[in-house]
Amino acid sequence: RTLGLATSDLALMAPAQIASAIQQRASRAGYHLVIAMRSHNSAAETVNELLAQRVDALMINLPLVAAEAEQIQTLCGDKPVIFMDVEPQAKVPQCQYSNARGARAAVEHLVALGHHQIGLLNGPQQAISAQIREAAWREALAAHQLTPFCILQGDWSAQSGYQAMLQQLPDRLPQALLVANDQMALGAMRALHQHGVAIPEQISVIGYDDTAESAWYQPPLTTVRQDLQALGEASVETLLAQMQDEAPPQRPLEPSLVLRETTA
Ligand code: IPT
Repeated sequence: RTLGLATSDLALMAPAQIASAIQQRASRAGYHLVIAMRSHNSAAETVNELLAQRVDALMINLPLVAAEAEQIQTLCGDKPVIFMDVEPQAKVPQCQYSNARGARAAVEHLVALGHHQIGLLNGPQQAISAQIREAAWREALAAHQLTPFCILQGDWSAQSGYQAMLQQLPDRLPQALLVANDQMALGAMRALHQHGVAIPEQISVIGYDDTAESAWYQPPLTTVRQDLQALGEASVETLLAQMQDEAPPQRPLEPSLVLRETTA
């Protein structure tokens, strides 16, 4: 009895921590887990690697727009499949956090602190989660009659956050910055530190994910928490229910705010 996981780069914290939770939960249920990691191949090729290994059901943690996800579901034929990083309107089974609610909560927090100049350091444009986080950031700003102060762009890695932030320094700094994941926040904070910009006194920084490391940043990172352990477990449980022909509940999981020391 084997489950297949197609995943984004496991060198990234969030996919790695999700995969770890999936592995543990699958093994408790008596399933082997086979992992196919997408590198330079297509999503469909990654999924085909799993199908070739005769998995019984599939979990897809790859960023997909609705049409791509629906194609992949077709590819899987009658095998149960669940999507974890997909455009919410896709007509496929899903288990994921609401990106819109997370980004909105972050903006509400920054506005409540009195900030008007709010920037975004976003993830890669191809990632559906980055697209949705950006759209929600814009809408939440507009709801407060605020305009976007700046948009920087990274690739989810700490290095890309560092480089994007360096380009913005020293003088075009917003009062507050939403960073679309904690790893990029790590790099951005390093660049700010090098320029002697005090966090949170001179700039508030809020991250996204709450990976296991985020409480250990200096200062400890305020962030939008997606409980990655819970996500991994819920996705296995939903898939197992599907395999037993139970119609699983499909409400998006709710992210929450973790207030630490990088916003004021
Ligand atoms: C998403 C993370 O929030 C982000 O930090 C990055 O690791 C990305 O995954 C990689 O694909 S979480 C995803 C389930 C939307």
